[in-house]
Formats: sequence, structure tokens, C-alpha cells
Amino acid sequence: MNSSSKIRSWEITSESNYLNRRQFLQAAGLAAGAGAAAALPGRALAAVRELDTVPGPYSTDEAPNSWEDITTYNNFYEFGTGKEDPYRNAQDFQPRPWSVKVSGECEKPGNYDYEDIVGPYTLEDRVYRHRCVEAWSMVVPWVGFPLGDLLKRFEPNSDAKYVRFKTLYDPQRMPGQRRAVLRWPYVEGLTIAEAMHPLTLMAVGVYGKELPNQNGAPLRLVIPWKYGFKGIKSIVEIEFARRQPDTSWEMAAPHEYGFYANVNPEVDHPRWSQARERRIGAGLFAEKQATLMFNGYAEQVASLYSGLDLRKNY
Ligand SMILES: Nc1nc2c(c(=O)[nH]1)N[C@H]1C(S)=C(S)[C@@H](COP(=O)(O)O)O[C@H]1N2
Ligand SMILES: [Mo]
Repeated sequence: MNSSSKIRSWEITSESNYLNRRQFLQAAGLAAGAGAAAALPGRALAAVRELDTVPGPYSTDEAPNSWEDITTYNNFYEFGTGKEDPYRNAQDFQPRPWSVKVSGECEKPGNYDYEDIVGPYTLEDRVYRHRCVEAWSMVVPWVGFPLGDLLKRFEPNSDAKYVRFKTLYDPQRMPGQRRAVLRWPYVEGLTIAEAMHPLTLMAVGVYGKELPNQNGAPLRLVIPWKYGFKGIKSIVEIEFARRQPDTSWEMAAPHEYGFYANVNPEVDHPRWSQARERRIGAGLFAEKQATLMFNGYAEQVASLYSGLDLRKNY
């Protein structure tokens, strides 16, 4: 990358960006200090490297969650099913060397190293709402690049209607895979239009730092208008497919989790309402807030679903 053309995060002059940036740096600094990690048992957070980023488009101006919230309250069943398990159990995971196998309906299949995948891009900071199906939410300052820019390099052909993603399967390194809580490896999929949409990120970091292991190191998806489970972590395979891929949560509970999983306050999960959400970190007595259609990104993505019945295609 040409470093002279890049803006260091703290050189941004616009006041709101600057203030945002100050909050980010303060939160990151706190997390690095002795006090923050003490709130939870387990090891100190693994050292994560500083990334060089530029501000990306589409950020929300809501206050981001703290580094501690984002890195200690996770769903990553490969490291246990409790919210704090990934933080506790993923510290020794080594996300390098890493490669991604690309296959299916494209002209440039092959095995690509992490460095080949990430190398050509200027990394963007994008603050997105992050919404889990269990009616909790966070605001996360992700670092990444548009997934579509990456996919185009593999030259998908006109039969590529869907993209299939797979997480690493390695029970030695991912102890949660020794139990059959899901069918391993974790798999997810998007339509090609969803995958190419400029909001969809291949994330490599949070808060200007490399992704902590528990957040899906070294590469994970962020699709901000969908429920959290679509954001597959620690990706090792990308396949351009003709048919709609199976997805882990659909296979596990087809009547509860659909392929589309667009955030939709009008479609209840069979076991709970999805009309309101609890912002993690807001405190025990904070009011829940109304959940927005497409998680607030309707203007950008609603057109992808014109003609689809979103009650049936949930
Ligand atoms: N490989 C893998 N990816 C995964 C999961 C998982 O268990 N394994 N959990 C999903 C779910 S249910 C959510 S809510 C998000 C959580 O992402 P976060 O921990 O970064 O907030 O990751 C998703 N990606
Ligand atoms: Mo989730």
C-alpha cells in the first residue's frame, strides 16, 4: 500500500470524526490498561496490532460500544457457547499463517494467502450497528474492505448466483468443535447481490486494531442489515455457487432461522419478539429501543428484496 496517500486516523480534522476518534482511542486505551480486563476472569486480551485506516462511508453516528463490550460478549461456538467463552478460550488461537480456498463458478479459483486477500486494500473504519437475533445490539467500529471488491478479483461467472462461506474446522485449535453443538464447520451464504453490496464488509479489525480472535480473526463477514449469525467468522473457504447454500443455523433449526435473516421487527422469532432490542453496555435498567427494519439500512438495501415476501423469506 502507498502509505503517503493514507490519512492516519488521528489526523482527521472534522470535529465529529475527531471526537468519535477520541472516544475510540480512549476506549482502546482503557482496554489496554490494567483495570479493564479485571472485570472478567481469564487471561488478558491477546496483543493486537494497530492497523492503518481511513474513514469509510456509511458509518452511524451512534456512540460505539466499548472495546471491552465488543471483545468479551461474543457468539463464537467454536470456542464455547457462553457469551464470555470466546474471550476466555480463544486467546491462544493463532490466526496466522492463514489461507482461503476459492472455488466454484469463477475464473480464478485457488488458494490465497491472507496477505494476498488483504494486501491490495486501503482499510476503512466503518461504524455499524450490530444486531443479534436474540434481541441485543451493539455499535461496532469495524475495520475492513468491501467484500465485493475482493470477490470481483476472482472473476465470478454468470452462474454464480450465491456465495458460500466456511469457517476453519480444527478441533485441536477450536475446542468448541469437540462437541456437536452445531454441525461443523460453520457455514453461511449470501446471494451474489448481497455479497456485492457496498455495505457488506470483509472485516479484519475493530477499533483500528486487528480482529481479536474471539471476534473472528483473521477474516469475518459483516452484513449490517442482517442478524448477527450471518457474520461468519474465521473464514477459510469462499465458493461461488449456483444454488442457495445450506447455512449452519438453518440446518440446526429451520423453523427458527432462515437463509435471509434480514433484521425485521415485524417477524418474531418463534421464541421471542424481535421488535425491540437491548443495547449491550447500556446498563441493566436502560430501556430497550425499537428495532429498525433492515437494522436501519433500509434506504440502502430494501431494493435487494423487492418482490420477496419477507415474512416467508425470513
Ligand atoms: N464461525 C462462527 N461464526 C459466527 C458464529 C459462530 O458461532 N461461529 N456466531 C454468529 C453469531 S450468532 C453472532 S451474533 C456473531 C457474533 O459476532 P461478535 O462476537 O463479533 O459480536 O457471530 C456469528 N458468526
Ligand atoms: Mo447471534
